[in-house]
Amino acid sequence: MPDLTEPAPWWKTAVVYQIYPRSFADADGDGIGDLEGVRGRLDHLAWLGVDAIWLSPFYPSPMHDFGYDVADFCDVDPLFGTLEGFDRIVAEADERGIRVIVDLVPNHTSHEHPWFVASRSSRDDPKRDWYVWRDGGGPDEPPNNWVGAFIDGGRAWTWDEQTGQWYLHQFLPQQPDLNWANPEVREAMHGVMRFWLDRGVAGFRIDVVHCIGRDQSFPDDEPPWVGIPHCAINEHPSSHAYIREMRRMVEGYDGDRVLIGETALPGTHWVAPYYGEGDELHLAFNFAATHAPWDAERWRHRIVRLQEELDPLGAWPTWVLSNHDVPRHRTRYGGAEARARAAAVALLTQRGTPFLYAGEELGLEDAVVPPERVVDPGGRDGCRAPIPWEPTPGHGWGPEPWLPFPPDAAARSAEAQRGDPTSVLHLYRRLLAARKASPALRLGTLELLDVPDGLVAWRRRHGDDVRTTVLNQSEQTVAVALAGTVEVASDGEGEGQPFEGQVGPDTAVLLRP
Ligand code: TEU
Repeated sequence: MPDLTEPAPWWKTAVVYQIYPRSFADADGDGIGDLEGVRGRLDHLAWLGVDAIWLSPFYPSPMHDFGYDVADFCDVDPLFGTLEGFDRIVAEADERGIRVIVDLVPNHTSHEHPWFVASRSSRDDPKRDWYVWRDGGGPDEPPNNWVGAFIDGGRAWTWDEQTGQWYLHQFLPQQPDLNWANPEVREAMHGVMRFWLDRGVAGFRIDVVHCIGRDQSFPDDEPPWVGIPHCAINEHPSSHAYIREMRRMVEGYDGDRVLIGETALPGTHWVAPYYGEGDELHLAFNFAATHAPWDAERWRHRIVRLQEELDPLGAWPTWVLSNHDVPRHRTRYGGAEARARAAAVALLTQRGTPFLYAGEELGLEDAVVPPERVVDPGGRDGCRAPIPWEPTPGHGWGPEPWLPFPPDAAARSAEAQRGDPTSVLHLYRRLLAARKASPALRLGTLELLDVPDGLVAWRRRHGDDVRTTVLNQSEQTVAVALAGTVEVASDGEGEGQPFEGQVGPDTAVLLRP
């Protein structure tokens, strides 16, 4: 029986909305999103009903990885705005009851970061050991067989002519890995965290946090992992020790500041240990759902596994369907709006903290990016298309946005959908309101129900508050023996009416008693 008296920390009951600043809103008309753009859309987010925003990196960067290559952890890139502009976002979000989470990128810096410039300047530089330098077998033989991400089977090591050693980069050569085994590095990153905590952020989304601890003997990757980016499987106990240090540090602050780890590992059983014994991450991304196809059996399996793997640890789950690294879920599920709608009902009635990716509330698909406009070495441009705000040809952006708009941008623009109560946008708003109003949806237990093939159904319960979700992932209408009033329907049909016991294809309903 859950303790119904204990107040839950905000991050358990929150819905978090991810903003990729380049793609969100363009206030200065240069075709690249910016912080003033974010500030200008806070009313949209308050109207929608989200509790927190997570801002992907807006720090000074040469943008080889569009900001995940940070050249200064404690400033704002002029392309995006200023520190004062950031402070205004925190203040104005707070006025709307919205918390601000920032992205911490602890695993690596840009090659232009002054720390790396110093480190590579000479073997005797005091910052040499802030990065990972090894001899390997000389210029032709890297220290091991690790492969870097986004470099097409390429190695995770780059030879530095001037000082005659290899440096490690689990991502691009322009993203050298920091050496977390060095306590000075850990102290410096704690300083970065304090800088943002003191400015009032509610916590951090921590980029590839499972990558920071590494086996100091740097052994070769073994089959079946040879040839895939090493970051996808890096595992070492020291990561846990470093995370515990971060946790102790943030616990010195008031207000339940949160650590959300991007634990991009092959499954929930790999992710679970990063919650520690309540002394590591508060939340860890569980990307398993982003890999599950539109199939009732697979979804059911995901829900069961999540319970089996996290519940015994007392770890609070997370749910993510889309982000800036993977094709949007509407696109992954084949493009039909009906599926995107049903997925929204499923996501927002799950047990755990849901993360929305900007634009999913508009039912956006990935943009089709012609070869001459490809900019990301990792092939992730489609999901990073600019958000269409207005139905006008420029959609609220400067003349040449950095990427093409997604399909049907006028009809799917925020303004067009706001005027249409039957839109995907209004569906998300009703779901967020339903979630906010129901302790069962926010905090309740989850029990899977026995239903016919093609359906997944679950019941959430907290005290005497109860909600039931039925999701039909098949291509037929399916009858199901459940009763209640339709609170939200993915197609908007029958809301407020008694449930008639039939769920249409690619449709989901949320029932209250
Ligand atoms: O992504 C980490 C990660 O593991 C990615 O490789 C992801 O699995 C891949 O993009 C899927 O295509 C984080 C950030 O989210 C990503 O944007 C950065 O490029 C990366 O770290 C390096 O900082």
